[in-house]
Amino acid sequence: MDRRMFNRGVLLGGATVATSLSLGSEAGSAAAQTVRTAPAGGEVRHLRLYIERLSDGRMGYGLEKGGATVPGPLIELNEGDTLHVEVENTMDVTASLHVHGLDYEISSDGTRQNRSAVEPGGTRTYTWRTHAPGRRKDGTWRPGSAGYWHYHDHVVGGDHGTGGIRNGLYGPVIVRRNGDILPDRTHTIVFNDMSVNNRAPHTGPDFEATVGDRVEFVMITHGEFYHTFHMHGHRWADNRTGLLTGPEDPSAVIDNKIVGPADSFGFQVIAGEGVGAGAWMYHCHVQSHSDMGMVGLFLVKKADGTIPGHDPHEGHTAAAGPRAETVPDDDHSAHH
Ligand SMILES: [Cu+2]
Repeated sequence: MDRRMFNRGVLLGGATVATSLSLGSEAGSAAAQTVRTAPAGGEVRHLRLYIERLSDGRMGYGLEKGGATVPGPLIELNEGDTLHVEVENTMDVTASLHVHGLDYEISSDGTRQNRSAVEPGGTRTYTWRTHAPGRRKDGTWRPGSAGYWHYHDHVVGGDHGTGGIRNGLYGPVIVRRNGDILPDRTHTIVFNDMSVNNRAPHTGPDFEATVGDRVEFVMITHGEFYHTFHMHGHRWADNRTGLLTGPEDPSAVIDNKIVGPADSFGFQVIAGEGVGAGAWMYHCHVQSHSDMGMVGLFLVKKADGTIPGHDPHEGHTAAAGPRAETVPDDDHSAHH
């Protein structure tokens, strides 16, 4: 990222610097003076997740009993953090928690083969670790954990969790690098078979923002099909953060991306930047898929709350999904 931005973030105290971009220019340019940035990691965090049956045969992960959602809660970590996730399975079938992209020992694999599933009524703690990039002793470069990742069941309906994933047992994980720009809010879009977030066709989810907001999307794909994710009126960089780091950043800028099962990526946009308010569509760009209802709206409002040309009663607005407030150890001394 931009070096000056990084230094400013550190000088002003990292994540505690808060000047919301939503207070910035109504013209939609990123006019705020500062952005919030991710702090250094190194915390040991704790989280409790419940696996539950929902209506219509769906299954979900939740932060409290009776609170499961599809997708499951957003789990955010900073490189260097460790997370202990205590998972309670309230269902009548064995289920699990399997994560992509993070470091875990085989006992946290979340598979039947490694005896790391959770029996009905049982509880199991999964431990995920993350690390910053650095040079190995042999001189080669070891990548860090930062990225847009995801978790899912690996047990329900077969040894690969096909039934669990099909019914909604999946959710987003973001690992941030020290200095990464933080968004005003984050939304998760999952193309799962022919659905978006296991919703009925043509029913969103729709996401609201105000012109100038810094909005982050996590895009995950599951199931049987390949798709293309497209968003109207907004573009992003095809790299780790979805943001260009400066004028020399060679990353391609795109508004359409091929995605296949278990892919994940993310990006940030300034809502309505250069284009203004509107009901901006996002959809799968495989034509038959969009026609069959793989479509939702990015509802970008003017500062007065209106959206030109949009009848709000046609909408199916989804609130931002739950975000896990992971509880750090009382003792923060791990790396401090
Ligand atoms: Cu598609």
